[in-house]
Amino acid sequence: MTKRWFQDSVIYQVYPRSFQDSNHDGIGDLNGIKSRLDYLKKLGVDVLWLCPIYKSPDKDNGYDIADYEAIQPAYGSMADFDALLASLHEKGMKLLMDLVVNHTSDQHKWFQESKKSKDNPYADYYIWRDPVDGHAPNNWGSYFSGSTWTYVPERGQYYLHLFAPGQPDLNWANPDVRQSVYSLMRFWLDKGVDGFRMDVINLISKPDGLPDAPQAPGAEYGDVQAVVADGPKLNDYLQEMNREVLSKYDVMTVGEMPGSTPEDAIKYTNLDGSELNMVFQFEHVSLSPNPDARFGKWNDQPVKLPELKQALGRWQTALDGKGWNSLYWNNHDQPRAVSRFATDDERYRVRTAKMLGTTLHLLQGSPYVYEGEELGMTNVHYTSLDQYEDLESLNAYHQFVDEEKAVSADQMLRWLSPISRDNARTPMQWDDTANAGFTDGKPWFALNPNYPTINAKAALADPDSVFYYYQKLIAIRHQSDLIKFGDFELLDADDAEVFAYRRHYNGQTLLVISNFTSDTLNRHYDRPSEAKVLVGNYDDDAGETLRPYETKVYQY
Ligand code: TEU
Ligand code: CA
Repeated sequence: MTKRWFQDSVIYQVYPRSFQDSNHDGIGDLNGIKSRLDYLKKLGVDVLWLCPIYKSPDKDNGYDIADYEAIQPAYGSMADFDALLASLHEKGMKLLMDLVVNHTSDQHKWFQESKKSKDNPYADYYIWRDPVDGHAPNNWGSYFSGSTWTYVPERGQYYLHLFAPGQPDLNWANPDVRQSVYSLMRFWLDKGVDGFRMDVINLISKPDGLPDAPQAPGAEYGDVQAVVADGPKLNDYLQEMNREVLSKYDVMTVGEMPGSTPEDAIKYTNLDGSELNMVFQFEHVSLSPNPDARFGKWNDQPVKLPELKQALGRWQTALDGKGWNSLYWNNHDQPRAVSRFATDDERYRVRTAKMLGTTLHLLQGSPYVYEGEELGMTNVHYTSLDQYEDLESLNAYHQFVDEEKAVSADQMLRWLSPISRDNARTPMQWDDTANAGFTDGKPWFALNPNYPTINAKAALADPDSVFYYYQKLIAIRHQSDLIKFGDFELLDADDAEVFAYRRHYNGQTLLVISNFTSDTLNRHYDRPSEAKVLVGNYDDDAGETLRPYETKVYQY
């Protein structure tokens, strides 16, 4: 297999708003990020993925872009960006920008023009439809609650927004839209950025005729993802984007693909480089939906380990030799991994963070580390509505509790707490001084109260910290083709307590064993006597006894 640089890479994701403030306004910024690059270099990551830093009214914290070629003033200037990029490259790291082109902000000049009339140059940059019997054109429900349609009187039509009304969907069927997107991509690539993470890129091709979506009993709207994911022209658009832009640069691309299947992903990430390099799939982070489908992901039930193992295993096997996986437990949309997949009980947290890191980083694909994951940062365990900032959580609460009266406030708060995206957006915990060293101003969002004990300063002073363990996992990957290119064999698929798998490559084998429980277990896995423990979260090897949350990797 011809190796591409992204296949060696470990990517660190920064949520700029919450990473490091440098000018006392309580909001993270580019100069703050630049001041922390040596920390990232020490961790050993190769690529920095920046969530959107473009001009935005921040209705969805930057995922609503008003000007693709201007920096959000709160984050700094274009000169600050250029300095950050230069410093990253100087330190041998690369930069991935977040490309959000399924939709723009409603403040973008294209939309401001488009909404004026049916015959201006931007009239068809978005998806407008006439009312049907005085109502919205179909039953689609927004990811952020409510309808995906908003009526504009001056145009006498509805426009489509899969997300908030402030995020109108671009009309990718319009070749002028595609050329405008390619042009903004070139703007950043010509500045030297090393690739893009593409926001919900598998939603850009809408189904012909915009048919109604399946509607769960009692639900007010249809499940839009069921009809818009992986639309009919998606491969054509991605191949055109590749031909016209990406193929002219040595870049890495990762497509965020909610609802995609491994079969879809093989087309998008085929190794001939004609589309994208890898995908973020959602199967392993969508395993505990609410039993009542109208409530979607909002639920407080734990993930079942057999389902987690089998979901990850399906993607490992399907893409082996045919595509490339992104490996992640966390990002800015997901709760913190130790709280979700194991436990954040302080007696076990460091061990569970190491166990989860091992289980993920020894799979085939490119691992992503979300800011604070390398410290074992946890969920906040919110208890009241006024603690939430994210429109997805707040809108869901108001829809189900206030509008539909479908669930009690207490029950909805119990569902929000373990799942809300706010868990991932509390400021980075640097040290035990005020606001964890994130800012000496008033932080834009409350910190997790556990920052005095969970912070980078404490981690860097502790040889047994999660930080140094992640540093070791990253270093091991860099030196091992077995980890990068080996195949995947799931062991004991139905074992509900242990996740064990083997990797094979050129006659070498890895045996990865992870106890996902606080129980001491006994498990036998065949291995030769010369097998050596490559890495693990206990100092010694207890053989067939697996201690609470024990993980260990044999190589032979
Ligand atoms: O998220 C895509 C997406 O599907 C989210 O709605 C996510 O699945 C959800 O929050 C969890 O169910 C991308 C960005 O990552 C997210 O931050 C944006 O809010 C969204 O697109 C719109 O741009
Ligand atoms: Ca700032």
